[in-house]
Parts: sequence; structure tokens; C-alpha cells
Amino acid sequence: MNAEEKIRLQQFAIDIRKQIIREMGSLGAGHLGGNLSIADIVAVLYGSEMKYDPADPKMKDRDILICSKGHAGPCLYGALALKGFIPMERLDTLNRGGTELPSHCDRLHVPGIEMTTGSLGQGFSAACGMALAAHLDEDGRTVYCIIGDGESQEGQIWEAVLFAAQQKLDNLILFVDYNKAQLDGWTRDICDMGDYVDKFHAFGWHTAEIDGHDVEAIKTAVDAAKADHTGRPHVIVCNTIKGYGVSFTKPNACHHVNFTPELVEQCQKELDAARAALTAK
Ligand SMILES: Cc1ncc(C[n+]2csc(CCOP(=O)(O)OP(=O)(O)O)c2C)c(N)n1
Repeated sequence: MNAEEKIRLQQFAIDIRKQIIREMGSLGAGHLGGNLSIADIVAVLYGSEMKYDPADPKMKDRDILICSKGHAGPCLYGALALKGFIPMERLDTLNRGGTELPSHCDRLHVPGIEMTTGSLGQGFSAACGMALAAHLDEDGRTVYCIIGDGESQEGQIWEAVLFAAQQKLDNLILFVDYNKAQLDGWTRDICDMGDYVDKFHAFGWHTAEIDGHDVEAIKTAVDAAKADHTGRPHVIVCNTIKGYGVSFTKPNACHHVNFTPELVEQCQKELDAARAALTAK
């Protein structure tokens, strides 16, 4: 990846983080930590990897992204607004009465959202079904899915992992947002998942483990997964930090955060400074 492309994707990730703060700031609260932790993954997907058309969200042969950890809707909404799927002003209506922007991913209200999620464990099964359909149609589509590490404690996830391997879904790329924290503390203290790479490897998957905040590493891993047509589904285990990008967050205590206007201003200033530092490089 050349330097300009890297800066462009890093800036896009910061712009997505700014929209997450905007959305939750206007509501006064939100699932901050797990939204910020996936912003770099979402930036690479919408900024470089996915086939889509904001003017035609249901475009035939588009790629699919399902955020199975549905509480990270605001992150996807930020990317979708920046790419022109929805008006930017709609971001100020997150989860208000009558809104078209419910806080959890909602495919019936939000153009570009492919699956309604929020009940953890379920979105990934839908992603496997869509990947199977694309596989049977041989239409060249890639199906991406993001799950949380806390979410991976759901039994349904591992049924789907088995199914994807059995069906040889090599058009399926799964990201594990390995931020090491769930709703109420560290994942290792609640239900330790052990080594994801070993686990997925044992289930017959093609695996990679990367820094999930490094846009270059994310793109390299996705490109390698797309180039591997050996009949194995792909998992990219992304080491991330819950609440990444702003300074006030503590990784194991920022699942859901209340915002004051002052806190919103502080976060936006920090993100603007990080963006300016990139431009200055
Ligand atoms: C089936 C189900 N049980 C419980 C919840 C409540 N819940 C929402 S987010 C969350 C924690 C999920 O942890 P993780 O997947 O690690 O998400 P992240 O830390 O990345 O935000 C829980 C328990 C839910 N949405 N669905």
C-alpha cells in the first residue's frame, strides 16, 4: 500500500470515529467502546475492498457486510453516511423516537445495512447463508462479517463455523473484533475463549491474526483471504482496543458511555488533532 492510500484510509477511519461520537453525543449515550474498536476494519472495507453503489444499495452482485455485533450500528452508519448512502444530518437522530436510525443495525430502515442484528450470535449465521447463496450462484460476491469476542461465547457462532467449513465457503471473510472486553469486564475473566487461531484452524478455516487498528495489515489480510480459493472460509482475528481513538476510555469500562456536550467536544478535538497530524506527515 502506498503512503497516500494509507493516509486516506487512516483519515477515513478517524472520520468514522468522529461520526460515532456525533451520533452518540446527540443522543447523550451509546455503546462507544465496541464501535470505536472496529472503525479501522470498517474503513478498509468501505474505503477500499467492497463493491457497492450508494445510489443503488441493493445493486446486484454487491458485496455484503454483516455486523453481527449489532450494537456497533453507529460505526457502520458513520461509514454509510460518509459514502452517501444516507444523509449526514440523519446521524443526529440516532435512536430517537421515529428515527430512521435505530442504534442497532436495522436492514429495514437503513440503506446499506444487510441484516438486522442485536441479538448476539445470530448475524453470523445469516452471513453464512448469504455466502452459501453467492457460492451456489458463482456470482463473485464476497460476504464479510464482524463478530465480537464476547459474542463468540454464543454456541450459535460455532455451529455456523462448522457449517461454513462443511460448505467450503471461501467467499466468506469473518473478522473477530478481539478487543478482549465484553459488556461487564474482561472476556478472559468471564468465559476465556483461548486461542482463536488454533480454534478456527481446528475447524478447517484459513486464519490470520493482525493488529486491527493497522489499515495496511487489514487490507493485506483481506487481499490474502480473497486470493485463497482452497475451499476454506477465512477468519481474520483482529487485535483491537475497546474505545480506541479517544483518551478518556478505559478498555474494560467503556461498553456503554454517557456523553455531555463537553465530552463530545473533547473527543472531537482529539480526533481532529489526530487527523491533522496525519495530513501533516
Ligand atoms: C443474545 C444476547 N445476549 C446479550 C446481549 C446484550 N449485550 C449487548 S453487547 C454485549 C457484550 C458483547 O461483547 P462483545 O461481543 O465483546 O462486544 P464488544 O465488546 O466488542 O462491544 C451484550 C452481552 C445481546 N445483545 N444479545
